[in-house]
Amino acid sequence: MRLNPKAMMVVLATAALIALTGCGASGTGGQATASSPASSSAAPPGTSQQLTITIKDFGYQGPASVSPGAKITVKNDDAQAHTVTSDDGKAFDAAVDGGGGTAQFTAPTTPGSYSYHCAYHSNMHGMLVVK
Ligand SMILES: [Cu+2]
Repeated sequence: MRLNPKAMMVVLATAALIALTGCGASGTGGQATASSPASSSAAPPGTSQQLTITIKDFGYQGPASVSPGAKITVKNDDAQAHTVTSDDGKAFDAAVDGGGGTAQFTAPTTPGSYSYHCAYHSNMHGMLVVK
């Protein structure tokens, strides 16, 4: 058997090409796998808080204070519909159906004391402290 050095080169080059192609394909896959877990799942403390204002017997029961921008759930245990409406009319406004209805709103991002009321019942008042 006689192997021409040129033929050997061709064989080697072909093998190298196949190796490169295979390597490139797996490399791309590896990159995609490496980049997807890069998105951090760590949530800011304010958004991970479980905060609920419960409305019962025409009164508000809520956390003493919340973080700026916190997501707040309103739960209405009364039969009547209520709202959680900031007195300034701008900071937040959430309407919640009666009979166990729920609604969500986002707390103001500016720390402070925000008084609120029910748009339907003028005797209902509450206070949201953001700090
Ligand atoms: Cu009400």
